[in-house]
Amino acid sequence: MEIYIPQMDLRLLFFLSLLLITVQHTDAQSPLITNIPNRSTISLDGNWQYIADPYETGFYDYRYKEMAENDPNAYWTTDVPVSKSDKKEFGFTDKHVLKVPGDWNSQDPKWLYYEGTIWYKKTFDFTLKSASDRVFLYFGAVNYRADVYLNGKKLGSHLGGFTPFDFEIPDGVLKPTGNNLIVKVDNKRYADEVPTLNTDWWNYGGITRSVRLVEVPREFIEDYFVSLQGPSKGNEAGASGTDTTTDVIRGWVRLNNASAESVTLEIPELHLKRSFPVEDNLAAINLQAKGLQRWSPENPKRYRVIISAGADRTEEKIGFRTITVSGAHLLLNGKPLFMRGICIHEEIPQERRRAYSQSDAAQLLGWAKELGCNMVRLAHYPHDESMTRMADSLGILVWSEIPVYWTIHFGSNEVLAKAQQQLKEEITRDHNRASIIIWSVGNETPVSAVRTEFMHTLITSAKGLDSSRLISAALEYDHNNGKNVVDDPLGQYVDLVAFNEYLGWYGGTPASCRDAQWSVPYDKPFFISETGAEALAGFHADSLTRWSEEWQEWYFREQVAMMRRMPASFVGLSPWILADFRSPKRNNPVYQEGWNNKGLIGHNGKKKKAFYVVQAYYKSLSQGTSEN
Ligand code: GCB
Repeated sequence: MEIYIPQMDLRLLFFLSLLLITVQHTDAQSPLITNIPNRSTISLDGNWQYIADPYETGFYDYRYKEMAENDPNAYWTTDVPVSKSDKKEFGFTDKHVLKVPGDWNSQDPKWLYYEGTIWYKKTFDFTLKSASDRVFLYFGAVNYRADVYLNGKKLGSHLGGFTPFDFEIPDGVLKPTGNNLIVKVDNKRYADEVPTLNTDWWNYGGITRSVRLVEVPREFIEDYFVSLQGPSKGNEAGASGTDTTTDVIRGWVRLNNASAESVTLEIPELHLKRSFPVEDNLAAINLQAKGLQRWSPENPKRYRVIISAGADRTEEKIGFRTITVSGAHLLLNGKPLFMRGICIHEEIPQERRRAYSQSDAAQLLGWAKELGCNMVRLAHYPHDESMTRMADSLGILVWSEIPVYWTIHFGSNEVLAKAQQQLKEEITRDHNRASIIIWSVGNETPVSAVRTEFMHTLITSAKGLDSSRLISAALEYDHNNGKNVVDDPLGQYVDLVAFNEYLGWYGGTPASCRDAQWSVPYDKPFFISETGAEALAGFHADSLTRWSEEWQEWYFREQVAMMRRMPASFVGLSPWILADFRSPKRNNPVYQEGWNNKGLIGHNGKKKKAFYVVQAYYKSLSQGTSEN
């Protein structure tokens, strides 16, 4: 079965995707602008003043009604008393500052376990480059709910802690000096949000990613998508990665407020420059390319792609590759692919904080490279854009996921719409990243008819937004007649059957891997999306002692031996997990103390013994030998 749909008109797909996303769970949100790191922007990162407001006194009056926009008690209005008799019961001050980007929990021990509301304030000056330009306020991510006010005016609100959003600043609101930007950030967990109340990671709160002002012309390039058409016979890359036949690059460019009649797309290195007509703000792209080198982990070749329309122009580096499934085979650029993966949480364990920067991405992906990985599973939510961009440049394949995790409310259309919104924001931000080959719509969701319908709808939405990648989800399995059977009915809808395994940690000892039998009753490739065991870094004992590095080392030895016996449809694994991470569910007073210690790297940043077992396995795979 070829899952690529080369014939379908991308404009049709695009409109289909808009139809699928019917309910907006943000008010006043503008269309999401892409390629932000390469646009003309002004950073609002740095110190922001804050007020902690666990009772939400700055938002609700004493009858618990949302205050009017001009209510002087509202924290988005001025905190400066008008006279000496004036009573102000709030105020922002330099005594209380938080760094943006960054979670609040790691910035002061008193916020370590805080879940609630904090108001952030930034004062800035701003001069338009051109009087006719438009300005958008762009947030990389805020966990979880953001209410945004500029100079006393509400710009809008947003739900969802790991995806970007923006608001257009209406004409006349920005001033050359002394703009007051106030953001109410609330990271309380709720049953009907995505994720829900219960997760196995810490709920870091705050403006966790960068904030920028984006200045664009009246008519501008909002978003675009370009990708290489799926392989056809005789159209696959040669050993050098260079293709001498003609390739087809297809996609679309979406303009905002277009009066331009055409869009121009240029790839100088391929001597390509062509214009495409615009209709209803949309241009369909169809280009023939000769001598294209395909992006791959061995050769992460990227091309400068320049798009221009009217007065706007944007460019970035984009790689071109195909990812397809044929029967039980997984093919990258038409050739069999085995994924030597690792799961990663967005956390720097030595500093007990969310990761957000280039150097954080370099640390996490650098560790993955050292382990011998060609793939990472970014668990369990979209990570900062620096991760996916760096994965592109380093040649690391990516599984990107939305936080549809465990027991969210599958029966609710509102929850479905929230999940779809996050999926849309994730895919919109990253659809030009060659590294991303899999969109995952969730993790370990409990089987029921209503769950399957919910997840199936998400899969259809993901395919409508992007038919050029594989769709998957991390599933669970059953034990039947002495066999482990991956029989979750969702298996029929995903392109890649993935499941979390843990044989010998949750149940038995690692020895249970020895006679384990696996059955995946779908004619599809399968992938082990998690397997792991805890060890407290530096705790040494014999291998039968749980929590010791030796137990974890033994666990991975048995796992590796089992992996080597898997059938050909086994196309890779991403052990759980690269590094220890904070989890309030993990309360063993000696070996956990609020940490999930399944990392191959400890929360002290040191590699555990098991790291070297996985590293040796991956090395032998990449060298085509069988020792481990
Ligand atoms: C899982 C979950 C992951 C947990 C992990 C564990 O299956 O997907 O979020 O942290 O197991 O450590 O139990």
